[in-house]
Amino acid sequence: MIFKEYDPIKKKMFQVIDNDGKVINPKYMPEISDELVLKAYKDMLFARTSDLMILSYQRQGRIFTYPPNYGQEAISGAVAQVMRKEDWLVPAFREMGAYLAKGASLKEIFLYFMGYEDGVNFKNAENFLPYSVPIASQLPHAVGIGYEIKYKKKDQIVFTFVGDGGTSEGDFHEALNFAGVWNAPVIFIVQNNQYGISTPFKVQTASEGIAIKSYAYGIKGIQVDGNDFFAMYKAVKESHESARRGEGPVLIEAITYRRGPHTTSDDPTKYRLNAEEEAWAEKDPLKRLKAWLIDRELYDEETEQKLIEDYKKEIDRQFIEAENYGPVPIEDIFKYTYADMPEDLKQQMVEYQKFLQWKEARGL
Ligand SMILES: Cc1ncc(C[n+]2csc(CCOP(=O)(O)OP(=O)(O)O)c2C)c(N)n1
Repeated sequence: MIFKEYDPIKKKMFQVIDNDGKVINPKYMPEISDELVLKAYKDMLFARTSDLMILSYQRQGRIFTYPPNYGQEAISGAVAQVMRKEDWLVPAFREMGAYLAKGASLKEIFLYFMGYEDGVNFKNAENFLPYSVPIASQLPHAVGIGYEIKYKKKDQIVFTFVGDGGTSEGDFHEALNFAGVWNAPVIFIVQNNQYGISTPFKVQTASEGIAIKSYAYGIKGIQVDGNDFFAMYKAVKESHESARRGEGPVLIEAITYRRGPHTTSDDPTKYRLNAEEEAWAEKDPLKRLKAWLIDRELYDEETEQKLIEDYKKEIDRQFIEAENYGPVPIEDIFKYTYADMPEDLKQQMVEYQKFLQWKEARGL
């Protein structure tokens, strides 16, 4: 049981492979087929290729903004292999692999960052809440869903994500407290990528880490090398099984590094050094998993180049579809907050329609 051996009080981070993809903890190597590992790697590569493409679309002025996942792909990559259709995903905004696994399309992700409400309608994804930009506000929602699951004795689990900065919000503590009190089946995944925009982790909390905070709420917790796919997979799988057995919530602190900017509006060279970025590049999650695959002769560079070429074409295809989405009805701006639009909102909508007619009549 990893939760006993890696009890946060022991101050040990759970790891299975080293920076070169060598297994250093065979006892806890998860039972996972080569096919599934290869699929996970391809999922991570697709997410990374998309990320890099989006960055260039944004630089060409074709999309407003975007928060890259670069360097954090193993976390979502692991969740993607464990999360079932019936499970819930309550996201933050930096876990693309998990969105795609839930059934969101890249086109929808693009639409969201182009400003369309339809970007969070997720036509083919069940049990998926919209992204949450107000930091940590998603966590009490996740616990509410978890409480309902427990109350109605459903076989479902909630996966929810937050960043290290988000753990300083009151919502984080309230959510963990009630998840513990209600023994709700919620897996909290903290992507500790070392920064909340420019705020380094060491000034985020006086605590030695996040996983240890599970003690305060009486729930399971574990600190995991978030750039180690196998460790993440094992931790997520065991958390999922434990929550399904009715053993309540789990707090996973995934140690990682945001290799790119916070968003496309940020310049990380203003607050961190090259040496730090280079040290983390050594721990890159794709590099490590790829080394493991190559070592087992399951993969090679040629396959990778071919995959990237195919992915780029597919990403471009979906991006162009999103670009050609066209205008949406004005009602869309107003209709999503309430099931029935309240009177004051209806009034605002009418006023806005009048304003647009006024503008049009004057050729503005
Ligand atoms: C309640 C709230 N406060 C401030 C912000 C502005 N803001 C956007 S992202 C961010 C940092 C979040 O850091 P972290 O939780 O570590 O997640 P990361 O961006 O590193 O994934 C802040 C402060 C916000 N969106 N919501």
